[in-house]
Formats: sequence, structure tokens, C-alpha cells
Amino acid sequence: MKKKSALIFGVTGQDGSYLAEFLIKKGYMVHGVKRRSSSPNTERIDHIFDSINFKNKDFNLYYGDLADGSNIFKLINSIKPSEVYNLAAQSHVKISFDIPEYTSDITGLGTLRILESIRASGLKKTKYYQASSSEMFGKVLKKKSINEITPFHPRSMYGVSKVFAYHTTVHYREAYGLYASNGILFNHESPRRGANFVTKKIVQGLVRIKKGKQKKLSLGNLYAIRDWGHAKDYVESMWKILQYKKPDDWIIATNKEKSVKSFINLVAKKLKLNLEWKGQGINEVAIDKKNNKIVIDVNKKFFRPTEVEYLKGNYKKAKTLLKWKPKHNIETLIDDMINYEIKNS
Ligand code: NAP
Ligand code: F7E
Repeated sequence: MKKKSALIFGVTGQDGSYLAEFLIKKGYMVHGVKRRSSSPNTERIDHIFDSINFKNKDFNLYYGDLADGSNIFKLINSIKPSEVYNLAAQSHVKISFDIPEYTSDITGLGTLRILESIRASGLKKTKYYQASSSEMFGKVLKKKSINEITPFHPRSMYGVSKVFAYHTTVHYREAYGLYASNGILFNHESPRRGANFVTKKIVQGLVRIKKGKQKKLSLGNLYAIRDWGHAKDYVESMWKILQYKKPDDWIIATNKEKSVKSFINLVAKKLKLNLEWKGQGINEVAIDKKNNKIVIDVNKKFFRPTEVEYLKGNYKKAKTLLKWKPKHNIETLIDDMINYEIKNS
């Protein structure tokens, strides 16, 4: 039987790298798209693919960019993959306030370029996965679990672009009969998380402080609440979503909530850092009781013009129909991230 093939946009990212590993283990031929960068951007996948020695026969890398529709068309039309995973995005919410047009082009229109390429290539059997986000829900009115029918109210151009991408995915399914599904994933983290996302910043910062390599960690809103899962669990859900008998939209989350501050406290406890919190608002600080030094402070440059205060996801539909549930919890996620930083930072 012919091997299944998958084309991953965003393969060099956190999720793309775990998904590539997962699909190769499942027996797929994996094709990944990386964008041109002035310095290497393949750190997360170098262990899978050695571009000099062409070590892995199950993995191919191509140059591509979601800004370039003709490149996307050529890749899709020549590879004719069984499954396409669109994980590429300008994925940082705060940065989308600085580069709103670029974010809309890549995170929003990039999705349209891929779907239109699948349609124009006449690939009726190709299945499409869209990396939708809990950021689409944005301003939730009541602090309760969000599900697939909760209305969207995005609070950034990142969120707005993801809403465009979500509806484009549904539209291509309804108008052209494509197998196109949205995985609406809540925050998920790992040792491979980008350095400017809050969990990585906290774990890396506190480990470095513990090692004496860094004096202080500056953060923004300590009271935002998130539902944090492990990226390894979440890439499995992406695959399960595309194996379901029909295309659909799915919440993937843990249904547990934690504030940024309680995440810090959990990490500090595991590192045996004895923190004492003092002050309020912009003047709030955490002091290391061992030496009375400020190790965490608040800097308004990390605040967003509009914040998403509360996100918690109800993944009951995925649990019932896809038989998916998270294997990790917040403790094992933090352990994994800390162990990595202890060795590498
Ligand atoms: P990530 O680590 O930021 O990875 C994003 C990927 O997109 C990287 O491979 C990046 O390439 C690539 N990319 C950026 N701009 C591109 C362009 N113009 N053309 C082609 N590729 C481009 O993000 P992630 O955490 O793995 O998330 C994967 C997807 O899920 C993203 O779409 C994100 O928005 C979405 N999402 C993430 C979460 C989460 O909590 N992690 C939750 C919900 C949804 P470089 O490596 O060269 O930068
Ligand atoms: O912020 C607060 C910040 O940047 C989480 C992306 O993967 O998940 C991610 O978006 C919270 C926010 O993730 C700092 O204000 C405080 O309330 O880690 P984050 P995010 O914005 O939730 C969604 C689901 C995605 O789809 C996105 O692609 O933490 N916060 N202090 C901070 N955040 C950052 N980055 N840095 C701080 O210093």
C-alpha cells in the first residue's frame, strides 16, 4: 500500500516539529515547508533531518512562504499530499499589535492561499487541518469553560486573522466539499516553546536566576488566566481530527485554569526558590527570601492594548468522538520544561 503523505506548513515551529516526529512514527512520508531566514531556523527539526547528509528518507524540506501564493500552489500541486497541516503563522499575540498587516497577510490570507491551492489542484481527497486558536474567543463574558459554540470576540489582529482563517476553512468545506477541519487549540507549551511566550520566559528566567546567570525577570499582566496543555498531546489531536469520518471543528484544551502568577509560583516551588510577593499593579515584585533581592518585576512594555483575561476550554466533544484527552497535566508540563532548561540554559 502507498505510504500516506503529509505536508506541514510551519514545520520549524514548536508544533510543526512535534507533529513531524509523530507522523514519521505513524509511517507517513512527511514534507515540511520552511521559510527563508538569514540565520538557521531549523533547530527544532535538525534531529529529524540532516540537510547535508539527507539522512531521513521519510522527511523532505522545501522553501516556502505563506506570503507567496504561487509557491504554495506549486508545492501542493506537485506533492499531492494526503493531508495538509497549516501550522504556519505570525503566532505572537503581542507582536501582532506591532505588525498587524503582516500578521493578517500570513496568519489570515495565508490560510486562503493554501485552501485555494488545494481546490485549484482538484485534490478532492486531500484533507486540510487549520491551526485555529482560543484567541478567537478573546473577550469572554463569563468565566466559564468555552466550547465549540461560544461566540468569537478577538482582541488582537492575531485573533482577528485566526477568525478569518477559521471561517475560510468552514467556507471551503461548505462551498467546495473539501475535507477541511479546524482544531481550536488552547495554549500549549513545551521545552520547544518560543522564548518570548510567557511560560518559556518564566521557566527559562527562573532556572537562570537559580543558576546565578540572570538577576531579574520582567513580565506583564500577572493575572491573565490560561488553560495550558503540552504540545506533544496537542499534535496527536491534530492527527485524530483528520482521521475522523467527516470534517468538523474541535476544541482541544485541558479544562483547567491557572493565572500567570500561579504558574510562576509552581515553577519557583519546583526550583526551591522561596518567593515573597509585594506591592500591586505595576509596582508588584517577587523577592527571593534567601537574599532579599527582587527577582521578578512588572514592566508595562509587556502589557497589551487589549488583553484576553480568561481562557479555559471544554474538550468534551473531542474526548467523546475522537477519544482524545491530554496525557500531561500542568505539573508534568512544568517538569518537562524545567528539565530541559536545567540542561540547556
Ligand atoms: P510557532 O512556534 O510560532 O511556529 C510558527 C511556524 O510558522 C514556524 O515554523 C514559522 O517559521 C512559520 N512561519 C511564520 N511565518 C511564516 C511565513 N510567512 N511563511 C511560512 N511559514 C511561516 O507556533 P506554534 O506554537 O508551533 O503554533 C503552531 C500554530 O498553531 C500557529 O498557527 C499558531 O498560531 C497556532 N496556535 C498555537 C497555539 C499555542 O498555544 N502554541 C494555540 C493555538 C493555535 P520560523 O520557524 O521560520 O519562524
Ligand atoms: O501570553 C501574559 C499575556 O504570549 C499568555 C500563542 O501561542 O496562545 C498563545 O498566545 C498570557 C497573556 O500567549 C508576559 O499578557 C504576562 O495574557 O504566552 P503568551 P498568548 O497570548 O495566550 C494562543 C492560544 C495562541 O494561539 C498564540 O499563538 O501571559 N503575560 N507577562 C505575558 N506574555 C508574554 N508573552 N510575555 C510576558 O512577559
